[in-house]
Amino acid sequence: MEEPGTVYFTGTAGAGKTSLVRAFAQWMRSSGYDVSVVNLDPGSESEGDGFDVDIREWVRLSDVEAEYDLGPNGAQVAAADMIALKIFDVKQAIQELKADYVLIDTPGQIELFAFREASKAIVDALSGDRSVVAFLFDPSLARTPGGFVALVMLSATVEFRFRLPMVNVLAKSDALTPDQLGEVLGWSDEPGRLYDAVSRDAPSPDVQLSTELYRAIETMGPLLGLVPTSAKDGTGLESVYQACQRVFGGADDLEPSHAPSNE
Ligand SMILES: Nc1nc2c(ncn2[C@@H]2O[C@H](COP(=O)(O)OP(=O)(O)OP(=O)(O)O)[C@@H](O)[C@H]2O)c(=O)[nH]1
Ligand SMILES: [Mg+2]
Repeated sequence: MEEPGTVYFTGTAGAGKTSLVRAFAQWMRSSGYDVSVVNLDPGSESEGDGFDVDIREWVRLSDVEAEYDLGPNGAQVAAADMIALKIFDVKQAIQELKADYVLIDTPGQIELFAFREASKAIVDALSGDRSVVAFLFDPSLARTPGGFVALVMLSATVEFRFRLPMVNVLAKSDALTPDQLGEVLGWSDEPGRLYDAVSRDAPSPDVQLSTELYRAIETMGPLLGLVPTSAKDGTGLESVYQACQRVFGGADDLEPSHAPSNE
């Protein structure tokens, strides 16, 4: 059997990961794709339904906090190590579902997810050749030039850490006005516009830093291909699928591999 296409959803706390995973799974299923949804966030507070495999069956943040008398961040670090020890059980549970696509919701604290060795081990264990990271840009940050630059850098850092192909996604696009949306997408398409906006926004005393950052973004910018999405109104879900599919290398597989079930 071909290995499933795996998509990790990551981004800053509250960026909209869980909502987007849910909306995307629903869209995929209604379009006839066979998809499993995995929760890798031991601190997730969304209850019950929706996850086919849930890390909280093995490791739950509140239990780790209580048992080891840790604060929430210390507990996340300890939990990541515990998850790494269970990762082959998790992998087996995912494999047993035999889905064509696996969508993975990740912990809210991106620095704990992206910068811990245990998380790297977890992602390495679960990722095959067909894996991609969907990095969410939170519009509350992305709509300012400085925030946008910071998110581009963070996305590049995540790519550097996990060494996986990235799909950059603007989350909650419904929360922006059409003008704001146009501006943000313009920054993604044309780094020159971003540079102008940054210079206008903060005539920085540190011209050197701005110029160096600009050079980096000029190189990465066109690769960003920011996809506007909304879990609320369904914007862009199909585009996310297509972007992932391009990474999986199957432009020939843009049609559902299963007919929609009629149950
Ligand atoms: N307007 C709008 N709000 C959204 C959308 N998606 C999520 N939200 C809101 O954003 C907040 C955070 O959403 P979550 O999906 O929990 O974000 P998350 O990244 O999983 O959060 P953590 O796991 O806690 O880091 C919630 O209040 C959601 O209702 C969207 O597409 N549009
Ligand atoms: Mg979440």
